[in-house]
Amino acid sequence: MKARLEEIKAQALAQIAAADSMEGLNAIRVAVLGKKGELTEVLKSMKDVAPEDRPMVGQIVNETRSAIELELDTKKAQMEKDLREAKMKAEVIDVTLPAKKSELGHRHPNTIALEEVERIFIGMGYEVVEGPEVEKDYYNFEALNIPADHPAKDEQDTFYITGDILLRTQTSGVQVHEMEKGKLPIRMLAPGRVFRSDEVDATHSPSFHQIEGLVIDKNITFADLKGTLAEFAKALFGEQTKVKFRPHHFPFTEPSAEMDVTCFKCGGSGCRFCKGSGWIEILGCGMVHPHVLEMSNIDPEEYTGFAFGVGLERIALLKYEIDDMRLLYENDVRFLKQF
Ligand code: 2U9
Repeated sequence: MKARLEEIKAQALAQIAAADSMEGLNAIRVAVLGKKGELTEVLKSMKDVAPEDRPMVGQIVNETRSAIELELDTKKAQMEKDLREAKMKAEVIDVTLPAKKSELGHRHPNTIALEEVERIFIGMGYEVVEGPEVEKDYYNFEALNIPADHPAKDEQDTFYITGDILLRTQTSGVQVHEMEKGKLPIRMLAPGRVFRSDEVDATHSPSFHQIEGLVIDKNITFADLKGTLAEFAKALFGEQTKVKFRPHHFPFTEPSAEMDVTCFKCGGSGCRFCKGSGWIEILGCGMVHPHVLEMSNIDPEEYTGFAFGVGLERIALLKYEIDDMRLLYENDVRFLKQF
Protein backbone atom coordinates (compact mmCIF):
# COMPACT_ATOMS: atom_id res chain seq x y z
CA MET A 1 0.00 0.00 0.00
CA LYS A 2 2.87 2.31 0.85
CA ALA A 3 4.35 1.54 -2.54
CA ARG A 4 1.02 2.20 -4.22
CA LEU A 5 0.83 5.60 -2.48
CA GLU A 6 4.39 6.44 -3.55
CA GLU A 7 3.43 5.51 -7.08
CA ILE A 8 0.28 7.67 -7.03
CA LYS A 9 2.28 10.61 -5.68
CA ALA A 10 5.10 10.26 -8.19
CA GLN A 11 2.65 9.92 -11.08
CA ALA A 12 0.50 12.84 -9.90
CA LEU A 13 3.52 15.14 -9.45
CA ALA A 14 4.79 14.24 -12.92
CA GLN A 15 1.36 14.93 -14.45
CA ILE A 16 1.09 18.23 -12.61
CA ALA A 17 4.51 19.28 -13.81
CA ALA A 18 3.52 18.41 -17.39
CA ALA A 19 0.06 20.09 -17.24
CA ASP A 20 -0.20 23.06 -19.58
CA SER A 21 -3.76 24.28 -18.97
CA MET A 22 -6.18 25.02 -16.15
CA GLU A 23 -8.53 22.33 -17.49
CA GLY A 24 -5.69 19.75 -17.46
CA LEU A 25 -4.84 20.66 -13.89
CA ASN A 26 -8.47 20.29 -12.80
CA ALA A 27 -8.69 16.90 -14.50
CA ILE A 28 -5.66 15.72 -12.50
CA ARG A 29 -7.25 17.02 -9.25
CA VAL A 30 -10.45 15.05 -10.00
CA ALA A 31 -8.59 11.89 -11.12
CA VAL A 32 -6.40 11.78 -7.99
CA LEU A 33 -8.28 13.51 -5.16
CA GLY A 34 -11.88 13.35 -6.43
CA LYS A 35 -14.68 11.15 -5.03
CA LYS A 36 -13.72 8.33 -7.35
CA GLY A 37 -10.06 9.37 -7.48
CA GLU A 38 -7.07 7.11 -7.07
CA LEU A 39 -6.23 8.29 -3.54
CA THR A 40 -9.86 7.91 -2.43
CA GLU A 41 -9.84 4.34 -3.78
CA VAL A 42 -6.72 3.61 -1.71
CA LEU A 43 -8.42 5.01 1.41
CA LYS A 44 -11.33 2.63 0.87
CA SER A 45 -8.91 -0.30 1.25
CA MET A 46 -7.85 0.91 4.75
CA LYS A 47 -10.23 -1.67 6.14
CA ASP A 48 -7.77 -4.35 4.95
CA VAL A 49 -4.89 -2.78 6.87
CA ALA A 50 -4.04 -4.28 10.23
CA PRO A 51 -5.45 -2.05 13.03
CA GLU A 52 -2.02 -1.41 14.55
CA ASP A 53 -0.68 -0.21 11.17
CA ARG A 54 -3.61 2.11 10.47
CA PRO A 55 -2.24 5.29 12.15
CA MET A 56 0.99 5.00 10.24
CA VAL A 57 -0.71 4.27 6.92
CA GLY A 58 -3.24 7.06 7.61
CA GLN A 59 -0.38 9.49 8.11
CA ILE A 60 1.24 8.48 4.83
CA VAL A 61 -2.10 8.89 3.01
CA ASN A 62 -2.50 12.40 4.52
CA GLU A 63 1.06 13.34 3.63
CA THR A 64 0.56 12.11 0.08
CA ARG A 65 -2.68 14.08 -0.21
CA SER A 66 -1.07 17.26 1.19
CA ALA A 67 1.94 16.93 -1.09
CA ILE A 68 -0.28 16.55 -4.16
CA GLU A 69 -2.61 19.39 -3.07
CA LEU A 70 0.33 21.71 -2.47
CA GLU A 71 1.75 20.93 -5.88
CA LEU A 72 -1.65 21.48 -7.53
CA ASP A 73 -2.12 24.85 -5.76
CA THR A 74 1.40 26.01 -6.57
CA LYS A 75 1.02 25.08 -10.21
CA LYS A 76 -2.40 26.76 -10.34
CA ALA A 77 -1.04 29.98 -8.87
CA GLN A 78 1.85 29.92 -11.34
CA MET A 79 -0.54 29.36 -14.25
CA GLU A 80 -2.79 32.24 -13.13
CA LYS A 81 0.23 34.50 -12.85
CA ASP A 82 1.41 33.51 -16.34
CA LEU A 83 -2.06 34.10 -17.77
CA ARG A 84 -2.27 37.53 -16.13
CA GLU A 85 1.12 38.52 -17.44
CA ALA A 86 0.29 37.32 -20.97
CA LYS A 87 -2.95 39.34 -20.87
CA MET A 88 -1.18 42.50 -19.66
CA LYS A 89 1.43 42.09 -22.35
CA ALA A 90 -1.28 41.77 -25.01
CA GLU A 91 -3.11 44.83 -23.71
CA VAL A 92 -0.12 47.09 -23.32
CA ILE A 93 -0.78 50.70 -24.44
CA ASP A 94 1.84 52.47 -26.46
CA VAL A 95 1.81 55.89 -24.84
CA THR A 96 4.18 57.22 -27.49
CA LEU A 97 1.54 56.84 -30.25
CA PRO A 98 0.29 60.26 -31.49
CA ALA A 99 -3.20 61.10 -30.11
CA LYS A 100 -6.29 61.25 -32.33
CA LYS A 101 -6.98 64.84 -33.32
CA SER A 102 -10.34 65.97 -31.87
CA GLU A 103 -12.31 68.32 -34.07
CA LEU A 104 -12.70 71.76 -32.53
CA GLY A 105 -15.86 73.76 -33.09
CA HIS A 106 -15.86 77.39 -34.16
CA ARG A 107 -17.56 80.57 -33.04
CA HIS A 108 -20.70 81.30 -35.02
CA PRO A 109 -20.68 84.40 -37.30
CA ASN A 110 -23.73 85.63 -35.31
CA THR A 111 -21.71 85.41 -32.09
CA ILE A 112 -18.70 87.17 -33.63
CA ALA A 113 -20.93 89.96 -35.00
CA LEU A 114 -22.86 90.28 -31.70
CA GLU A 115 -19.67 90.57 -29.66
CA GLU A 116 -18.40 93.23 -32.06
CA VAL A 117 -21.62 95.28 -31.73
CA GLU A 118 -21.63 94.84 -27.93
CA ARG A 119 -17.98 95.95 -27.75
CA ILE A 120 -18.79 99.15 -29.68
CA PHE A 121 -21.75 100.12 -27.47
CA ILE A 122 -20.13 99.10 -24.18
CA GLY A 123 -17.37 101.51 -25.22
CA MET A 124 -20.03 104.26 -25.38
CA GLY A 125 -21.26 103.47 -21.86
CA TYR A 126 -24.13 101.10 -22.68
CA GLU A 127 -25.15 98.15 -20.51
CA VAL A 128 -26.11 94.80 -22.10
CA VAL A 129 -29.40 93.45 -20.68
CA GLU A 130 -31.12 90.17 -21.56
CA GLY A 131 -34.75 89.23 -20.96
CA PRO A 132 -37.30 86.42 -21.45
CA GLU A 133 -38.10 84.94 -24.88
CA VAL A 134 -41.61 84.13 -23.66
CA GLU A 135 -43.38 87.40 -22.97
CA LYS A 136 -46.77 88.86 -22.10
CA ASP A 137 -48.72 90.53 -24.90
CA TYR A 138 -48.45 93.79 -22.90
CA TYR A 139 -44.61 93.91 -22.97
CA ASN A 140 -44.30 92.83 -26.59
CA PHE A 141 -47.05 95.03 -28.07
CA GLU A 142 -49.22 97.22 -25.85
CA ALA A 143 -46.44 98.98 -23.90
CA LEU A 144 -44.81 99.74 -27.27
CA ASN A 145 -47.85 101.53 -28.59
CA ILE A 146 -48.70 98.69 -30.97
CA PRO A 147 -52.53 98.75 -31.11
CA ALA A 148 -54.74 95.68 -30.85
CA ASP A 149 -55.60 95.83 -34.55
CA HIS A 150 -51.97 96.16 -35.75
CA PRO A 151 -51.11 93.59 -38.45
CA ALA A 152 -48.03 92.39 -36.45
CA LYS A 153 -50.43 91.06 -33.79
CA ASP A 154 -52.10 88.74 -36.31
CA GLU A 155 -51.72 85.03 -35.52
CA GLN A 156 -50.24 84.74 -39.00
CA ASP A 157 -47.21 86.70 -37.81
CA THR A 158 -46.86 85.92 -34.09
CA PHE A 159 -46.51 82.61 -32.24
CA TYR A 160 -49.07 82.75 -29.42
CA ILE A 161 -48.79 80.34 -26.48
CA THR A 162 -52.06 81.51 -24.93
CA GLY A 163 -54.24 84.51 -25.83
CA ASP A 164 -52.03 86.65 -23.58
CA ILE A 165 -48.61 84.96 -23.72
CA LEU A 166 -46.40 84.74 -26.80
CA LEU A 167 -42.89 84.20 -28.18
CA ARG A 168 -41.49 87.74 -28.39
CA THR A 169 -41.39 89.20 -31.90
CA GLN A 170 -38.87 91.88 -30.81
CA THR A 171 -36.63 92.33 -27.78
CA SER A 172 -38.34 95.64 -26.88
CA GLY A 173 -40.05 94.09 -23.83
CA VAL A 174 -36.62 93.97 -22.16
CA GLN A 175 -36.41 97.77 -22.40
CA VAL A 176 -39.96 98.18 -21.06
CA HIS A 177 -39.00 96.06 -18.00
CA GLU A 178 -35.94 98.31 -17.50
CA MET A 179 -38.01 101.50 -17.82
CA GLU A 180 -40.52 100.18 -15.24
CA LYS A 181 -37.70 99.82 -12.70
CA GLY A 182 -37.70 103.65 -12.62
CA LYS A 183 -33.90 104.04 -12.62
CA LEU A 184 -32.86 106.78 -15.02
CA PRO A 185 -30.92 107.53 -17.15
CA ILE A 186 -30.91 104.38 -19.30
CA ARG A 187 -28.26 103.41 -21.84
CA MET A 188 -28.84 99.83 -22.77
CA LEU A 189 -28.48 97.18 -25.44
CA ALA A 190 -31.01 94.32 -25.59
CA PRO A 191 -29.76 91.49 -27.80
CA GLY A 192 -31.62 88.22 -28.18
CA ARG A 193 -33.62 85.65 -30.08
CA VAL A 194 -36.99 86.67 -31.48
CA PHE A 195 -39.73 84.73 -33.26
CA ARG A 196 -41.99 85.47 -36.20
CA SER A 197 -44.21 83.12 -38.10
CA ASP A 198 -42.23 83.47 -41.34
CA GLU A 199 -41.56 80.93 -44.07
CA VAL A 200 -37.86 80.01 -44.40
CA ASP A 201 -36.04 81.54 -47.37
CA ALA A 202 -32.67 83.22 -48.10
CA THR A 203 -33.58 86.26 -45.97
CA HIS A 204 -36.26 84.99 -43.54
CA SER A 205 -36.47 82.52 -40.67
CA PRO A 206 -39.12 81.95 -37.96
CA SER A 207 -36.41 82.53 -35.38
CA PHE A 208 -33.69 85.14 -35.69
CA HIS A 209 -31.82 87.61 -33.49
CA GLN A 210 -32.14 91.30 -32.86
CA ILE A 211 -30.07 93.86 -31.11
CA GLU A 212 -32.10 96.79 -29.85
CA GLY A 213 -30.75 99.85 -28.15
CA LEU A 214 -32.41 102.40 -25.87
CA VAL A 215 -31.17 105.68 -24.42
CA ILE A 216 -33.32 107.76 -22.06
CA ASP A 217 -32.04 110.88 -20.34
CA LYS A 218 -32.77 114.59 -20.03
CA ASN A 219 -32.24 116.59 -23.25
CA ILE A 220 -31.73 113.62 -25.59
CA THR A 221 -32.40 114.77 -29.16
CA PHE A 222 -32.42 113.37 -32.68
CA ALA A 223 -28.86 114.75 -32.99
CA ASP A 224 -27.74 112.28 -30.26
CA LEU A 225 -29.37 109.47 -32.23
CA LYS A 226 -27.65 110.49 -35.46
CA GLY A 227 -24.23 110.97 -33.86
CA THR A 228 -24.38 107.67 -31.96
CA LEU A 229 -25.49 105.58 -34.92
CA ALA A 230 -23.00 107.27 -37.30
CA GLU A 231 -20.18 106.36 -34.86
CA PHE A 232 -21.54 102.81 -34.61
CA ALA A 233 -21.54 102.45 -38.43
CA LYS A 234 -17.94 103.68 -38.65
CA ALA A 235 -16.79 101.34 -35.89
CA LEU A 236 -18.51 98.37 -37.53
CA PHE A 237 -17.86 98.96 -41.24
CA GLY A 238 -14.83 101.28 -41.26
CA GLU A 239 -13.95 104.96 -40.67
CA GLN A 240 -14.88 105.94 -44.27
CA THR A 241 -18.51 104.81 -43.81
CA LYS A 242 -21.17 107.51 -44.27
CA VAL A 243 -24.76 107.22 -43.09
CA LYS A 244 -28.09 108.55 -44.31
CA PHE A 245 -31.47 108.59 -42.59
CA ARG A 246 -34.75 108.06 -44.44
CA PRO A 247 -38.10 108.87 -42.77
CA HIS A 248 -40.01 105.77 -41.72
CA HIS A 249 -42.81 104.75 -39.36
CA PHE A 250 -42.77 102.63 -36.20
CA PRO A 251 -45.58 102.77 -33.62
CA PHE A 252 -43.04 103.06 -30.75
CA THR A 253 -40.93 105.93 -32.09
CA GLU A 254 -41.77 109.41 -33.39
CA PRO A 255 -40.14 110.57 -35.55
CA SER A 256 -38.83 107.28 -36.96
CA ALA A 257 -36.18 106.56 -39.57
CA GLU A 258 -34.25 103.87 -41.34
CA MET A 259 -30.50 104.24 -41.59
CA ASP A 260 -28.44 103.31 -44.63
CA VAL A 261 -24.64 103.01 -44.77
CA THR A 262 -22.44 103.60 -47.81
CA CYS A 263 -21.74 100.25 -49.47
CA PHE A 264 -18.52 98.88 -47.98
CA LYS A 265 -17.86 96.91 -51.20
CA CYS A 266 -17.86 99.79 -53.70
CA GLY A 267 -17.62 102.72 -51.30
CA GLY A 268 -20.84 104.24 -52.62
CA SER A 269 -20.35 104.23 -56.38
CA GLY A 270 -22.79 101.33 -56.90
CA CYS A 271 -22.12 97.62 -57.36
CA ARG A 272 -23.87 94.26 -57.43
CA PHE A 273 -23.68 94.02 -53.64
CA CYS A 274 -25.70 97.24 -53.06
CA LYS A 275 -27.83 96.64 -56.17
CA GLY A 276 -26.27 99.69 -57.84
CA SER A 277 -27.52 102.21 -55.28
CA GLY A 278 -24.29 102.71 -53.32
CA TRP A 279 -26.29 102.39 -50.05
CA ILE A 280 -27.20 99.46 -47.79
CA GLU A 281 -30.10 99.56 -45.31
CA ILE A 282 -28.84 98.62 -41.89
CA LEU A 283 -31.26 99.50 -39.07
CA GLY A 284 -34.45 101.18 -37.89
CA CYS A 285 -34.49 103.92 -35.25
CA GLY A 286 -36.35 106.89 -33.83
CA MET A 287 -37.14 109.06 -30.81
CA VAL A 288 -39.08 107.05 -28.21
CA HIS A 289 -42.78 107.89 -28.53
CA PRO A 290 -43.98 110.07 -25.60
CA HIS A 291 -46.88 107.69 -25.02
CA VAL A 292 -44.41 104.75 -24.66
CA LEU A 293 -42.52 106.72 -21.97
CA GLU A 294 -45.79 107.63 -20.21
CA MET A 295 -47.00 104.02 -20.10
CA SER A 296 -43.82 103.08 -18.19
CA ASN A 297 -44.21 106.02 -15.79
CA ILE A 298 -41.55 108.25 -17.36
CA ASP A 299 -42.51 111.90 -17.75
CA PRO A 300 -41.96 112.84 -21.44
CA GLU A 301 -41.76 116.51 -20.43
CA GLU A 302 -38.67 115.76 -18.36
CA TYR A 303 -37.09 112.87 -20.23
CA THR A 304 -36.65 112.02 -23.90
CA GLY A 305 -34.91 109.13 -25.57
CA PHE A 306 -33.97 107.36 -28.75
CA ALA A 307 -34.13 103.69 -29.74
CA PHE A 308 -32.90 101.54 -32.56
CA GLY A 309 -33.15 97.96 -33.75
CA VAL A 310 -30.90 95.86 -35.97
CA GLY A 311 -31.21 92.33 -37.23
CA LEU A 312 -28.13 90.41 -36.06
CA GLU A 313 -28.25 87.95 -38.97
CA ARG A 314 -28.45 90.89 -41.37
CA ILE A 315 -25.24 92.34 -39.86
CA ALA A 316 -23.50 88.94 -40.03
CA LEU A 317 -24.60 88.35 -43.65
CA LEU A 318 -23.38 91.80 -44.71
CA LYS A 319 -20.15 91.81 -42.73
CA TYR A 320 -19.08 88.34 -43.90
CA GLU A 321 -20.68 88.58 -47.36
CA ILE A 322 -22.86 85.52 -46.88
CA ASP A 323 -25.66 85.40 -49.45
CA ASP A 324 -28.10 82.97 -47.81
CA MET A 325 -29.36 83.24 -44.22
CA ARG A 326 -30.05 79.51 -44.10
CA LEU A 327 -26.29 78.87 -43.94
CA LEU A 328 -26.33 80.57 -40.51
CA TYR A 329 -28.74 77.96 -39.13
CA GLU A 330 -27.14 74.76 -40.45
CA ASN A 331 -24.07 74.94 -38.18
CA ASP A 332 -21.92 73.06 -40.68
CA VAL A 333 -18.47 73.42 -39.16
CA ARG A 334 -16.88 73.62 -42.65
CA PHE A 335 -18.93 76.79 -43.18
CA LEU A 336 -18.45 78.21 -39.66
CA LYS A 337 -14.65 77.78 -39.86
CA GLN A 338 -14.41 80.40 -42.58
CA PHE A 339 -15.11 83.32 -40.22
C1 2U9 B 1 -38.74 100.84 -26.48
C2 2U9 B 1 -38.98 101.88 -27.33
C3 2U9 B 1 -38.58 101.81 -28.65
C4 2U9 B 1 -36.80 99.66 -30.93
C5 2U9 B 1 -36.68 99.87 -32.41
C6 2U9 B 1 -36.52 99.41 -34.57
C7 2U9 B 1 -36.61 100.76 -34.62
C8 2U9 B 1 -36.40 98.55 -35.76
C9 2U9 B 1 -36.20 96.32 -36.63
C10 2U9 B 1 -34.85 96.23 -37.20
C11 2U9 B 1 -34.78 95.04 -38.07
C12 2U9 B 1 -36.52 94.96 -36.19
O1 2U9 B 1 -34.88 92.99 -36.61
S1 2U9 B 1 -35.73 93.87 -37.28
O2 2U9 B 1 -36.71 93.34 -38.12
N1 2U9 B 1 -36.30 97.23 -35.55
O3 2U9 B 1 -36.38 99.03 -36.85
N2 2U9 B 1 -36.56 98.89 -33.32
S2 2U9 B 1 -36.72 101.36 -33.07
O4 2U9 B 1 -37.55 100.68 -30.41
C13 2U9 B 1 -37.94 100.71 -29.11
C14 2U9 B 1 -37.68 99.65 -28.26
C15 2U9 B 1 -38.08 99.71 -26.94
C16 2U9 B 1 -39.19 100.91 -25.06
